[in-house]
Amino acid sequence: MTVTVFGAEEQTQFFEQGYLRLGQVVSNDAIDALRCRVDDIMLGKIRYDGLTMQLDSATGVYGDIPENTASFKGATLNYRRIDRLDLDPLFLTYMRHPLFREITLTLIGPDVSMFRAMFMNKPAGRGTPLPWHQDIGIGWGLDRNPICTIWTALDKARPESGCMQVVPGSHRSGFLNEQHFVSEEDQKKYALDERCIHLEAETGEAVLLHNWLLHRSGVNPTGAPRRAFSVAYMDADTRNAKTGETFPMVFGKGV
Ligand SMILES: O=C(O)CCC(=O)C(=O)O
Repeated sequence: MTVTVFGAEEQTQFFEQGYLRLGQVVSNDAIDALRCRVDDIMLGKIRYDGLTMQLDSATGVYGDIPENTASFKGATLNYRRIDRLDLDPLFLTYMRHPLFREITLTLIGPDVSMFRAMFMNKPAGRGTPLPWHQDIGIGWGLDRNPICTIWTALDKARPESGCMQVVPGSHRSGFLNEQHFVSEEDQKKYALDERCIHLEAETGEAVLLHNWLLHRSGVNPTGAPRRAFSVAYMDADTRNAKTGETFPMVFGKGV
């Protein structure tokens, strides 16, 4: 089922559970075009100044992930993360979908910027575990804490392909670590196995995530990639805590 209206029921579910399944909001062809586009970017067939690109670790250890910098690192499908996909017209059009406009209007207001428009990849036969964390703005170097991310599966996501795991309702526990990752002690308290669920998704399915929801993801030993596109939306007044700069606009004034 696809959500067409972000009404009272949808909002209640989002605020209670910390996530809301939106369904597939564009055609199969449009999803396929995003998949091809990101592969073309990884293979260097399409380049944009300003994209940052990060290869997956060679070892599967989080601490070994190379830096996410502005250079193209060679034609390979083994990128872990690519940022600033708003520079690409297909991804920009997707992230400005009318349903996302309605959701962000309700949760944020008319003027909306983005912290990141990010490709996340568990390449075929590899991937690096992403530990339990909350997406907290202070830890990201922002002057406030955004609450709204829309994550879209570009491939089906299953436990065996390293799909996300979340702890429903955990966004209501407050900030466990403003910097990002959650301590082992807090994991034992808040991310007990019986409270976690696998956030499986079909290809093209979008999920609205509360930024403070505890989440993590695994590795992908299957022969197919597990790709996703994730956009953190925020109030256009949000600033970089160090420089005072604002962020690229998605909706509203000055887009
Ligand atoms: O897709 C994943 O594995 C994780 C994505 C994530 O952490 C995010 O979108 O905030």
